[in-house]
Amino acid sequence: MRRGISYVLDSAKSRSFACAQDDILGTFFNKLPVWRGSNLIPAPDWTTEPELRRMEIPRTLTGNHNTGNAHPRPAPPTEPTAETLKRMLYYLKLTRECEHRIERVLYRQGKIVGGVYVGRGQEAIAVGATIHLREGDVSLPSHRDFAAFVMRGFSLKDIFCNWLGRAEGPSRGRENTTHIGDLTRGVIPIISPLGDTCPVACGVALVQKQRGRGNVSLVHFGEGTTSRGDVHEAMNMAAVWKLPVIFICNNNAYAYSTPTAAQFAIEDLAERGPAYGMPGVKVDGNNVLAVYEAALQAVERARRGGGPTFIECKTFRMTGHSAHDAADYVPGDLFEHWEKKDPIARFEKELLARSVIQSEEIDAMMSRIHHEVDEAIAAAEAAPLPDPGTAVEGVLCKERCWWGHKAGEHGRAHS
Ligand SMILES: Cc1ncc(C[n+]2csc(CCOP(=O)(O)OP(=O)(O)O)c2C)c(N)n1
Ligand SMILES: [Mg+2]
Repeated sequence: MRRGISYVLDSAKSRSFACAQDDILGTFFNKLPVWRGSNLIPAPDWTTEPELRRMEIPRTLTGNHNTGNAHPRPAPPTEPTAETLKRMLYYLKLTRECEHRIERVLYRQGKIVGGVYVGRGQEAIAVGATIHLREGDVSLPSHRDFAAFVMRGFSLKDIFCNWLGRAEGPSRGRENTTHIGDLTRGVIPIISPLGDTCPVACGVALVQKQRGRGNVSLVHFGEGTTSRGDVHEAMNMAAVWKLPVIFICNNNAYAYSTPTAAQFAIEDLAERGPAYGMPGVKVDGNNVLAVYEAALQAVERARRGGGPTFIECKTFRMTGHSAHDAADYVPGDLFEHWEKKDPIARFEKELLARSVIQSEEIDAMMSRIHHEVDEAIAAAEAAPLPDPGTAVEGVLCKERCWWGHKAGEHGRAHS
């Protein structure tokens, strides 16, 4: 279970920050609803209630917990149950199938236009991390974290309606990629300028800390994004205020066409965690069990009041930056090398070897997935396109802006 995880550095210094509990962000986010939606899309048999209850963290562990050590040793590995293992396989396969249809079918048929970003080869990261979230937690996915959306309750129809620009999609046809969110489901949409989600994750986590319910925020981003100042400011702030944030960096070797060597001069980005005063964890991002374990440790630490963790998931982008990019700048043998480490094939093999699942059950799971995806695409294609007359709706506020001014006051239009 622990294979593939190494704790890079562990600062033993205790800290006593008399940090002001600034309420400004709390006020800003006090409208953040507590998420009450279903954790799962219409549930397969292996998503049982007792399993969800098992993942609840007892209330006694919540709140501030001063160990006198900024980085307490990680707890012993916790084995996921067979049900959890099967759920993870289901979400991995569902992600692969949905992204295949988006990138290699609907886009090529000309039904999806614009940028198409997928996480082919990186599916284990969102699955292994999001599986630990519960009611009141918040996910801030990147453009390669499809599973985070479905695991937090977006239906496949929601997602395909969005990709196909339909009026019934979450963005009502205003955009057609993965910039979707829903506070009632605990999902903050991707912010297009890379890195900007990290300070937002800190703001959300500050509210979660003030509420004292042991909730966490989980923010995803790529290794190229770590070159942005916002990420560093957020990591520093999270460590100083001991915020319950988990920074999950997918190091997939490229930021568009820029390889890591042209991006930073260190081998492991995980080293940056201790530099800011939080654990830095390096993990095999193509091993869902390793991601599961690292994320579990980080989430539980954050729930106990232990503060943030930075997790670097080493992986590889098994496609171009987006569907229009042939990735001819990537040496071909790299694809061959990483194909052998495919996270889904590896996990499936492992579960079969452990007799957690039989091949007939996997076949049934795949049939179900094909059926669900076919149905969702058919429903999305049948859904109406937005009425062009509504294009400016939601751009200008009609009555009152969130900070209380009436529309048109100060001569400004507010979105
Ligand atoms: C500040 C900023 N610069 C550039 C872009 C355009 N852009 C979008 S994704 C991307 C690559 C990001 O690379 P990385 O952070 O490694 O994530 P990956 O796509 O590899 O998952 C770029 C350059 C952007 N959205 N924001
Ligand atoms: Mg990258």
